[in-house]
Amino acid sequence: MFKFISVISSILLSLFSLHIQAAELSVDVIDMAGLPVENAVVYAEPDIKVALPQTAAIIEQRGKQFNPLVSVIQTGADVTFPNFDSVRHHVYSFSPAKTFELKLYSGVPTSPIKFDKAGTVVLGCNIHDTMVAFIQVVDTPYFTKSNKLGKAVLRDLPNGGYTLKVWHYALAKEKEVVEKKLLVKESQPVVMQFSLKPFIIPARK
Ligand SMILES: [Cu+2]
Repeated sequence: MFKFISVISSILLSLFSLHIQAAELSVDVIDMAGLPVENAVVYAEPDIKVALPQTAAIIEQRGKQFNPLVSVIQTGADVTFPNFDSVRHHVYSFSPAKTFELKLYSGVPTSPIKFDKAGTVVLGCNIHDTMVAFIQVVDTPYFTKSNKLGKAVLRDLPNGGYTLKVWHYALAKEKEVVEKKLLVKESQPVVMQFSLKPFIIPARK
């Protein structure tokens, strides 16, 4: 009988351990005046590395603009750059995280570009100076962007230690991210505040 009970309890234990505790971080991204910051990249790097598949991303060119303005991808992810304009574009980056160019083309380039190093990649077009976009390449599958209200929600974070990071193209200190160490045990709100520098993005539709 005791043996039977212990078998049952070990089965139950293993069932429970299969169910990993996960939580949600609701992040409010604000500037020094307390105003919401849109298009901030918010990501949580777990202390213990996790391997989750990277998802591919698409950055379109429409009306001589990149869309979206800000992308966040996991290190190793592929990005395609379809051109929906009738004019040709010449997409390039000089950023150390990824230097590349897609020479003057229309339509969809035959192969995507792989971003295999974490960091910030600034995109431009050789033909149209006003075209600009940003890719933040991050070493974690847990990432998102803040909306117009400065809200960003990271879901399904397994419990544990994290470094929560925020990057924005107008961060006062370039090449820096704002970060905070966190122990995730349950869903919780977090406020991330930082100063921005004046930064003019060419007019967008
Ligand atoms: Cu162009």
